[in-house]
Amino acid sequence: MKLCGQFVTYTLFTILEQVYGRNGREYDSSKASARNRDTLGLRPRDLIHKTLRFETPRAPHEKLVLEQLVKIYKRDIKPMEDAYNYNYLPIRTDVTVGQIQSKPIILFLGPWSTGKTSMINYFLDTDILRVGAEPTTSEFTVVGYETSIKNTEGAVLVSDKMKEFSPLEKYGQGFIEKFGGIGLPHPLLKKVTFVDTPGIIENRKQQERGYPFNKVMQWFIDHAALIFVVFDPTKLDVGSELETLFQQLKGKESQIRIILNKADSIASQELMRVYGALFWSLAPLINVTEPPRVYTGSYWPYEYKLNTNSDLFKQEEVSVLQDLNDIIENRLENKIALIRQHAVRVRIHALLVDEYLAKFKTERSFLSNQEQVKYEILNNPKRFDIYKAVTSKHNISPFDLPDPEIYKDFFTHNPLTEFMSLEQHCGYFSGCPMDDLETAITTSLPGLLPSVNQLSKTEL
Ligand SMILES: Nc1nc2c(ncn2[C@@H]2O[C@H](COP(=O)(O)OP(=O)(O)OP(=O)(O)O)[C@@H](O)[C@H]2O)c(=O)[nH]1
Ligand SMILES: [Mg+2]
Repeated sequence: MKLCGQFVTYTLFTILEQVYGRNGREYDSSKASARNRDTLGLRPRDLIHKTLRFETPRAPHEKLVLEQLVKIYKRDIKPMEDAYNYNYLPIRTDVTVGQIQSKPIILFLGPWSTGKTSMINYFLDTDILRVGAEPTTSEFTVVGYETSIKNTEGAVLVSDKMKEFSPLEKYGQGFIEKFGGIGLPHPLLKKVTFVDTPGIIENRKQQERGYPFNKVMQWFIDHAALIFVVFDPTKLDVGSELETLFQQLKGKESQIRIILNKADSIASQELMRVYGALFWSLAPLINVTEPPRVYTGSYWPYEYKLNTNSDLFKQEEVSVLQDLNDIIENRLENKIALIRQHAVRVRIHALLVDEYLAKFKTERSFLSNQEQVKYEILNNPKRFDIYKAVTSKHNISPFDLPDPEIYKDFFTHNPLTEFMSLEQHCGYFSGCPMDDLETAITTSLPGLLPSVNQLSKTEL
């Protein structure tokens, strides 16, 4: 019997060692649960463990797929971005190597003191992030993986050009001082990165923050895979700051989850009333054709109070966790789709510049004043059939083409005559970069999907 016990202990240790490495366990969330949970009034964490399965290590193939993605980006997409100054387009989606290799961002935002930070602490079984009844979080805080607890200054986060947060440097010193990172040894953070944000306080003026808060928020919204907008049912005042935030969230409805948090603090009947009130105040701000999902519940570690609808809260929590798990499981497919979508945009841009250039070259032979020709074409691209030519020759939907006004502006900073035609970029041995880009869109990027699917069958 004793031997049998020793064998079980040994096997358990071997498995743990394989999962966490020889230097001991990286995360010890079970310790508190076994001994103290009941006495501290904490609820069990089995829902989180069962749904997120974060002990499963990252598949080694994941790194390979990401490396392939970086290779395709650098070899087939980046040269066309550079050749046609894609990054000068105001409507671009900027892609960097750092972003390709980054983990999905899970963003938490909403009014102050609604429980955003508590929610992150709860998912990670920690109390390291400061929470409080008054406005508490004053910084945009990245919570990522480290082998031991570590604080990182905003200046360090933005300084590494190979890392995903470097584009944020453009928002200035005022912002960088309000930006920071906390590294924790939690296995969930090997798969996603959480970002906590300062709560929205109505009637506060933008300039009081000392940095372009809305622009920074927009950057995080644009780069997040999942956005939790957290509300407190006891204070549902929707003011102008929140309205601005919802304007910024437009188009991201499928990524948004509205959380009616702290539902344990009010009676079930009251909760129904608050639910209705929330919808009422948010209705004008929400896209009714694709309204975001709304979940209720209590996302902190404490037991639900008596006489509250704990069964409902548990079901809602499972749905929230499943959404989070979907992001984790589909992270590679999503990333491939994102890069492919980016490649499609770069292709459309290159084709448009090429068509503007071709039209300019034909028209200038009829008119002697080259500046006049340029002016006419840039101001009346429709009269010169530029957009029509691109859609018909290359089988592109007119709805995918950017507004001509954008190109009028683009060519004032990037003179048309300084670009080479697509054909001029082709070399006898090197071939044509447009062909490489098209191969990436039609073959190489979709070609990575089978290896991802193969992975998910094994252990992703
Ligand atoms: N009753 C109840 N209280 C909660 C719950 N979650 C958080 N709280 C409390 O609500 C207060 C605010 O929590 P925080 O996590 O600091 O809220 P926040 O949204 O990050 O606040 P800011 O950083 O100021 O924007 C704290 O006193 C928490 O203890 C919950 O599910 N139920
Ligand atoms: Mg907070």
